[in-house]
Amino acid sequence: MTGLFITLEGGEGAGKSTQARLLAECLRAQGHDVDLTREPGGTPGAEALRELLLFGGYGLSARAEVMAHFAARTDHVEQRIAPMLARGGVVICDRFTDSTEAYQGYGLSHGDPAMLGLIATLRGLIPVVPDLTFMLEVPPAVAQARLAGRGDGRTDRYEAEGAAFHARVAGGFDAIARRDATRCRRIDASGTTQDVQQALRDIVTPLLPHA
Ligand code: T5A
Repeated sequence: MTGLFITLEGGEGAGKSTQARLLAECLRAQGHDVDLTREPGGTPGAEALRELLLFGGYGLSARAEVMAHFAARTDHVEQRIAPMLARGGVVICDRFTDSTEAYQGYGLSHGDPAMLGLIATLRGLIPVVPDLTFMLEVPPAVAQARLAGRGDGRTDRYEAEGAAFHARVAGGFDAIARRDATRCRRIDASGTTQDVQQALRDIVTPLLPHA
């Protein structure tokens, strides 16, 4: 893989989608070949799985839910992310494998070692690893205020979980950032959109392929 693979992670309302879009616009304006995508989703099949996972209400078993996230991811990687990286492009992905570890591993399964082991095994089957992961961090009250102001009216099953769940998810991201400290860059995302974006650009710029 010759391209650059960037992921953005963090809890809901941290500003990932906003920052991913602004970063993609900036890099495209500089002449880079950029694919902006998201998970779960990013291909027709993975978007269908997204709908099932976020809004289906089927009550999948915990292991089935993890595997469904990885089924979506496998399709996304094989059909979209890996080909783009092989062409030397920049892929910016709103959530990736770390979200499965944080949400399913720590949030839903309370850090159960068997579940974290399953996630690690499935992660090992994914042939790409992000070169850089931004962990966007905001206090829960800030995230709540941003989500309330978003006003799109559609709450997915993870967003609907309570404060204790989201605290476990935040703890999961913290554990991942400590473990993978070279790949993961923690960003205080409570500032203005522009300030956060500048922090991202300062880190990305030295890593960019020649435009
Ligand atoms: N999930 C995902 C799993 O459980 N397992 C997995 O493996 C994967 C991949 C995805 C859900 O699926 C779960 C995690 C999620 O619960 P989603 O809709 O993609 O669902 O959810 P999020 O990625 O969390 O998207 P959100 O929209 O909820 O949060 P973002 O992207 O962090 O925030 P953003 O950019 O949309 O901003 C939210 C609002 O805040 C404003 C924006 O304008 C917007 O209104 N805002 C700011 N306001 C002030 N200052 C700033 N700096 C601001 N930045 C943004």
